[in-house]
Amino acid sequence: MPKGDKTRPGLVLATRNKNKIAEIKYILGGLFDYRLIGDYLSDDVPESGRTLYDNSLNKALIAYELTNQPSLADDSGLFVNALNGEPGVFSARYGSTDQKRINRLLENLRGSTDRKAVFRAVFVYYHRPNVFRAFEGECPGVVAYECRGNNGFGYDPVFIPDGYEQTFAQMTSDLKNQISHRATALLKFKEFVSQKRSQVL
Ligand code: ITT
Repeated sequence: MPKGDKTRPGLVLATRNKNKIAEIKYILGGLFDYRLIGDYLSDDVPESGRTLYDNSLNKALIAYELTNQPSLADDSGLFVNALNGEPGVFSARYGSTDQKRINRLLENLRGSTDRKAVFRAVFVYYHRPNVFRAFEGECPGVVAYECRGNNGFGYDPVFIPDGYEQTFAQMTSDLKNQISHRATALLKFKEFVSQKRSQVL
């Protein structure tokens, strides 16, 4: 078992986004003794990949090589139908603040009645030299016409998941963390870890 506390294996979260860290810990609960990449590395990992998978693998690999401990990375984004999948893999770079990113999105969708969008997350778990596995999750929905709600982060105030009337930002964190792209992907990760515990931790 890798370095952890007495009862739980260690897991390095290869993200610097505080909101993602909170959601990942909430969804995975007490399964792991968590460490953060920010405690080992002060710089941002550049995101130059063309896909969520490329970026997530790169972040997980860097964390694994730096810490020599099992590492989990998340690359995610909002893919909007009427914008040919934008902002997608560029979601974090669509503007310099959450509000500017949202404003740009709403501006680009002005006049469009096709509001369909999907949140996607790709997690990569890197746990031995050259041994890793990816877990994907999606949450389909629509982009609202204006911001609603104060919870969550990023594009949450303008994303309404299918089957609901509230935006992610109007939901409790408990509900968002049951239905989100991150929740779906991490459920697969949890299953993988519990089935192959002796080989992958
Ligand atoms: P790390 O690379 O350190 O993990 P980051 O914020 O740069 O942090 P990404 O490159 O994966 O992460 O960018 C994902 C962006 O997509 C994120 O900054 C948000 O703008 C958006 N996003 C992802 N998941 C989201 C969610 O659950 N709710 C709202 N916005 C989300």
